[in-house]
Amino acid sequence: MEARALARAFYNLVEFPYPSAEGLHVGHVFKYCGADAYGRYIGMRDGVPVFQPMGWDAFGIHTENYALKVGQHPMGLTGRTTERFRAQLSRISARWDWDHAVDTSRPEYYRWTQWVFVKLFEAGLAYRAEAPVVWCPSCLTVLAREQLEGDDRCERCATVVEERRMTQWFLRITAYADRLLDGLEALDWPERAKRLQRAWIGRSEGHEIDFGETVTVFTTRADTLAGVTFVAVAPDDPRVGTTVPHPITGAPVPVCAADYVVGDYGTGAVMGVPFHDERDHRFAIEHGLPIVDEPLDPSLGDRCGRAAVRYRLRDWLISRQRYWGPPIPIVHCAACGPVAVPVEQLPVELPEVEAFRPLGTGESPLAHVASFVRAPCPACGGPGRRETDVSDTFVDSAWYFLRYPCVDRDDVPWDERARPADFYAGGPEHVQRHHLYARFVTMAMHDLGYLDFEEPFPRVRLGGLLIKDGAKMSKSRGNVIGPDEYIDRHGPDVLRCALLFTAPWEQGGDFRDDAIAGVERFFARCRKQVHGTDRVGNYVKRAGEAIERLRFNVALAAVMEGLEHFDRPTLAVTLAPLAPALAQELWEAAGRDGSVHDQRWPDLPVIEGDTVTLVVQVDGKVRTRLELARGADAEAAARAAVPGDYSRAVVIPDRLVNLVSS
Ligand code: ANZ
Ligand code: ZN
Repeated sequence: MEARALARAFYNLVEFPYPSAEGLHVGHVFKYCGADAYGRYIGMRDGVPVFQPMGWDAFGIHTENYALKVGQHPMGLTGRTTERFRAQLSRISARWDWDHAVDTSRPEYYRWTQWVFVKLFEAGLAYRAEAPVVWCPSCLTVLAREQLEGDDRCERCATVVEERRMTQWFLRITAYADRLLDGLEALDWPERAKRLQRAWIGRSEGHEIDFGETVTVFTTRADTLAGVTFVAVAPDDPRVGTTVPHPITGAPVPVCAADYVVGDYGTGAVMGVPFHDERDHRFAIEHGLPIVDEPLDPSLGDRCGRAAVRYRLRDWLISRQRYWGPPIPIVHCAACGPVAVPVEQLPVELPEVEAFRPLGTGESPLAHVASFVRAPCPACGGPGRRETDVSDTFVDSAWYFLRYPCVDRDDVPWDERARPADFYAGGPEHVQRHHLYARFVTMAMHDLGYLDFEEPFPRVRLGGLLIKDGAKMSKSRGNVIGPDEYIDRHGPDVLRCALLFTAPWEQGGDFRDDAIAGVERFFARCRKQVHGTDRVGNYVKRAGEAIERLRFNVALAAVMEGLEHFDRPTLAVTLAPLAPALAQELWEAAGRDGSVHDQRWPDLPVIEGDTVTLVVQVDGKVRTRLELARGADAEAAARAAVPGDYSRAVVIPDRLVNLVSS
């Protein structure tokens, strides 16, 4: 897309996939087709070009684990899987801008991932420190805490992780905790996504209170200080067994080990107030500690202590003891310490080596590649040792949306064409990882003067999960369904509409093969439909409004329901976002030239008054209300609006439909 068109374009961003070897499954297609339909509609509604790039999140553990499993080298494997993904994605009637594709595993991309790291390092936002970290004994690397599933399982392989103390590289995301939190207010995100991020950042206002010289506690209930009868610390804390003076009375208070204390939250020490706190109460009973009821005093926090703010958020641990990732661009020098590789010397290329298996020693396999490790110190020229850990795959994806518009530049990571995405179609699993990381990196790059905006994703919507015949698709169940057979047999638009008709896009739902036959019948009716009526404006309007709300199923239902009112050209234009190839076919059948996709969304007269409000119930409970033309097929409209398995429907024409589920 040329620069001027790009500047006007609607930036329709979708989360780029990691190209797994199995290829695309219909869950991807559901997500991408929804985003594509939305982008097409906005382009037609506003008369603007749509910038919809695609790329490959191809560097990282996910790809490398698969390479290990099949015994292939990740370099060759990645080339093959991205080709396969690209071929599949080209067949779903989606409008990808392949000229702007990125591949995070290519040196021309990761050179700039390393550049981002160097800029953060120079600004004091990347540092190396010893800290308690989590280690996956199967992936043989450390992980960031936000990359755990549940509390303690590796996101990639579901193995229970171990706690270790290791010296690692971190990005100082905690310096942005308040801005990440405050910035949420102005974003057009689903409330549940905001809630997840807020909880993950976990800002807590309270007080720090000293118990003598050795123990400081963090409390949100300083008013209960008079009732403290013990201090609790984590089990591996060396201070256990001592006593400390109570800040008000000076009386000795025992320091106890309690497994409910988190070592690296707050100050790692908790004041025990058994009368007011349930956990403390249980602990006091178990250990025979006193329980006293003293009056609450809100002023105690500022007499005996000082106001303090604590966050649950930890700095982002980015080093991985693995092979398939961008080498962290640092040289360790005995005299100068860790020195960043000068940006003109980037990329630090990942050497092609056969021995790429993780070692499990706490070092990356690169540590054994002598020609890689030896490097002169960039500061003093003396002998140095290259950093051999690679960076987390989430660093690659924290800035890819900045690169898309600017892939033709090899002298800068991005230029003035970089901009926030107008729309970002994502998944709920990324809210506290990718979305948080990308916001942090964007804010940091803004503060360093490299960007003139600080929020990358002002508008996010999260696609729901597509399940297949009642079960979540998974490799272990063997029910992962690819799109190819459907497309071979029925064409891309039938699959696309069958998926979009399955469920509201944000909610997700159950895809069943019978949906295919229903859509085929609908397409056949569309091909026969020629002459319209003046009532069609109502249906076009409803379809457009539904697409705007990502209710593609409702949009399709509006067209199905009003089909007999459509003339051919209007039908073609209305179907263009949903069934792009069918729409073009109908357009040409109507004798029109050019592309239906260059048309504006029809603005037709709407006939007021002849509509009714239909109440849709499920098992007697109101689920939604629909505006319908009087006399329309109420049951079909209700079933489309609330997809599910229903045994029957009770219909009061023009008033109410009750869907009965058992
Ligand atoms: C005394 C007290 C009395 C507390 C009371 C609560 C209720 P949030 O909101 O999550 O920040 N706490 C502090 N550091 C802790 C740690 N490292 N591990 C486990 N618990 C910790 O919670 C703050 C409260 O959690 C603090 O306030 C402290 O217990 C506990 F009736 O102090 B409180
Ligand atoms: Zn793992």
